[in-house]
Amino acid sequence: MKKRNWIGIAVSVGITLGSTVIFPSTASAVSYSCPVDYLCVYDNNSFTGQVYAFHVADGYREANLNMDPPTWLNGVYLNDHISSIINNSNNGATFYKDANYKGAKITVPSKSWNSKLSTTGFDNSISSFNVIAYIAGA
Ligand SMILES: [Ca+2]
Repeated sequence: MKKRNWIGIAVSVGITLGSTVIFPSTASAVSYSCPVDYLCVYDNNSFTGQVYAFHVADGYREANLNMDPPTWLNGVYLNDHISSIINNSNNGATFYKDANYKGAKITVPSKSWNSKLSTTGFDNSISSFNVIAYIAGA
């Protein structure tokens, strides 16, 4: 099923993170490139379905995904929907089950990803996240 790419970036054959390339799980799957310095979250496993990309090069704080923009393209808030994540930034991203950075948390390190949050108990349950900017020499 073809899906829109909200940021208008050409669909790629794989997702490049450093020297590692992730290929779609099926030949027909549409994959999205997650640009350098962005944190990309997906509604479905394996980086499919609705997608939203946050520019996190300078850090980012999202205290309540149920109240604040952004939404997916379909207008639904991201809260309790995120199922896979790509962190293509130089900063670690920490996700929380509750708003205001509370509850159980999971970190997706710089230049890494989680293709199936259900394996870690965080599927459809993330309500806030923050990205702490890396400061060179600090
Ligand atoms: Ca989901």
